[in-house]
Amino acid sequence: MKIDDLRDYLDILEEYEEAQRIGTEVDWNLEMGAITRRVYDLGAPAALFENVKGYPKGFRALGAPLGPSKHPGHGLFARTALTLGLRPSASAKEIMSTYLQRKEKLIPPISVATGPCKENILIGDDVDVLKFPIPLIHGGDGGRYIGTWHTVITKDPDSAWVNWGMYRLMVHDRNTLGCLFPMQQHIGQIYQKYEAMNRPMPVAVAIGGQPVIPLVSCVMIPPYVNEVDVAGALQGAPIPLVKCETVDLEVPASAEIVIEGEVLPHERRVEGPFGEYMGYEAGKSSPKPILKIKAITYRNDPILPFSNMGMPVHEGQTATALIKGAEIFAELKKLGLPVKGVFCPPFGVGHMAVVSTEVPFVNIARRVAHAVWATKPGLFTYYIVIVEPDVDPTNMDEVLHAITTKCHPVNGIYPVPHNPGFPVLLPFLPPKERLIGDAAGVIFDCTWPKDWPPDTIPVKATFENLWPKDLQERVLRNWQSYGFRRE
Ligand SMILES: Cc1cc2nc3c(=O)[nH]c(=O)nc-3n(C[C@H](O)[C@H](O)[C@H](O)COP(=O)(O)O)c2cc1C
Ligand SMILES: [Mn+2]
Repeated sequence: MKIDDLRDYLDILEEYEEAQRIGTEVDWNLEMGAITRRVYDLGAPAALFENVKGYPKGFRALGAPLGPSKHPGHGLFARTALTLGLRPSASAKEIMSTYLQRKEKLIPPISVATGPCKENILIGDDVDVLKFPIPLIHGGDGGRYIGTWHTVITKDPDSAWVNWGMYRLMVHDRNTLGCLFPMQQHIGQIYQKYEAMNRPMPVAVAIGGQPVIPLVSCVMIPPYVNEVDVAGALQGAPIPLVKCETVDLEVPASAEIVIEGEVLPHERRVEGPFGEYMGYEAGKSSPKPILKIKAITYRNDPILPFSNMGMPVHEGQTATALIKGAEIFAELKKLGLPVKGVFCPPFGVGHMAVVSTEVPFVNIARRVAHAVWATKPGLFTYYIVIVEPDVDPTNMDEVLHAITTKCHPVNGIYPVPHNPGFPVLLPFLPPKERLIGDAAGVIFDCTWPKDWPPDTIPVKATFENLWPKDLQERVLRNWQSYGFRRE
């Protein structure tokens, strides 16, 4: 079935019992957040809130759109798999390889005259973002966040690059939002250019639409790539875009809600804190850029999707970290490195990348790790574990075994001071370094040193390694006749 908007995706989620309609009245003030937190903790279906206190019927919200799944027979990443039209049982490896395969042929968007996102148009004084059932998600949050599963669209002033990224947006008042735009991210780089010219940065925020849209917005795609072309590639069809009313940008025609406006140069207002992707109510509030809203357009009976960051597993891992692994792999291959696989394990919150590689020369682990850090998708990765191809990076049991048997506790661990980190949020940094993201990295080298004589390298005691091939085959062939019931 084709997925042309968020509603088609919801139908599919419901078909696979990955979405739950909630008709009971719920409060936007913490209750929707608490319910969604339980949804992540239990691997329960995404929560479609149909009756939000104080809001008219039809104004709905969808929590945990790409939350982890514990549905029997489904994989942890079932909703990510369904986003790509795969079976809900698809493994992390299948999802990553499908992503990379489809991305080989980028599909640019098409412009259309109008679309559902223009069904209602509010301009100027009519703008009021609080019209939508925006949740106050976590206890301790600095405000209600309208942008937690969305796309911030900006144009590079020096080129044709249009960047789509997901950067949290807090409501200050009916027509002002607070933004977290780190300089290491594409939006920070673009905003810096507008600020240098002392010009406001035109912005459009699209909420809802084909589920590949938020997916490409929150994954680490290299610079100068228009994420909308990746969305088209994943969709297998161009994404239809319509012109905005008040800014020179285009947005997905299928969006549920569109916010148009500009981010002012040099103006700051206190934003945060917010329960964050690392699993903590992290960072104090601090002055950050503001987005002044000029117009809002929305579909009839709009659905506001939202994510609820906090302890893993949530969209920060089922989308951002999962695809980050695939993107790092693609970047390392471009460098001609003999890598076999990359995985960012969910409980590593995107801070850890496990890379499996051949070992053709001395110190390859260090070369691979520094290459990871030099790429955009490798940004904000602090722990790099290098394993050999006999270890499956998506299998944490095998990775742990490699660390504890092949990584020398002193000589195999390479600390790297002063690597760039995510500003404001990094829990392990002291307060001063935390504010500016003055972080560090470490390499765990789980490869056998090249200079050891071959006969001193321990042989892994596996079924495949220690028994003659013909005996292995006989045992496998006779397995059931020995009386075993299962494979
Ligand atoms: C729910 C959610 C919220 C996010 N919020 C932010 C944010 O506020 N700031 C940020 O820099 N990255 C945030 N990210 C991660 C970015 O979306 C991600 O790094 C993406 O690659 C940024 O786009 P870019 O690569 O075009 O800069 C968030 C991710 C998710 C899943
Ligand atoms: Mn980008």
